[in-house]
Amino acid sequence: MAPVKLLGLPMSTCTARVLACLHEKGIDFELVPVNLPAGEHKQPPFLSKNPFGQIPALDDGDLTLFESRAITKYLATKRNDVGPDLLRLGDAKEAAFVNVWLEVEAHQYSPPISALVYQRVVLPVFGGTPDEKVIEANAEKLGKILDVYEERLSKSKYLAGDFYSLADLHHLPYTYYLTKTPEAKLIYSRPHVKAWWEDISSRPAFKKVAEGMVLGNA
Ligand code: GS8
Repeated sequence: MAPVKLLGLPMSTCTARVLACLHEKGIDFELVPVNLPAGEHKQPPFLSKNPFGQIPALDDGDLTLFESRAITKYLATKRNDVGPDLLRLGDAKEAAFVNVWLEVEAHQYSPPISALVYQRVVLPVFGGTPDEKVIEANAEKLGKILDVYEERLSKSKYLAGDFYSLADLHHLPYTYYLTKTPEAKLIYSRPHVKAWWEDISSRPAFKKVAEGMVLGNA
């Protein structure tokens, strides 16, 4: 099987999400860097891969995909034969819970945490000053969401049940950057969330990805 090509950058959260899945599954891949400062993602030929002009994109033979969460689902479905069973497709109930928490990550968790990471990590790299009001509002939103996670994780080891799934994996990149900011306390002050985070972030597959997530290059 020819290696898949991932077009993106290791420090980009959405690229890191796909990298975590590739490493977890042990899928052969080639990372093709995209020159963001030069605007390569806003010009052809990259626009033919993602017309929205954002990284990452995936090439697998004659198939091209964009949207990191759709890419991981594709990889986990296609390579259900290797590595951990990230989608639990063999059990309708387990698969449904995986889907619930995939949706929660995308629609509840990601908006406030990405705003916090933008303010604390991305803006300063470009010489911007974090807006404390935006930080406060999003920290409050994320705290309420994490209260729900705390309750959930007091009942099961992982989000979808007592098994590691794609739903947990999707949380890795933004949470990793958050833990490097003062808002890390949102994670570490909740015992079950803290234990879950320490578990999922110490998986060898993610440790490899985290090496490339260098603050200051985000
Ligand atoms: C978001 C992609 C995205 O925001 C996904 O793939 O999950 N929903 C999409 N990509 C960012 C880098 S993420 O760290 C990006 O390409 N930013 C540059 C830009 O928008 O110009």
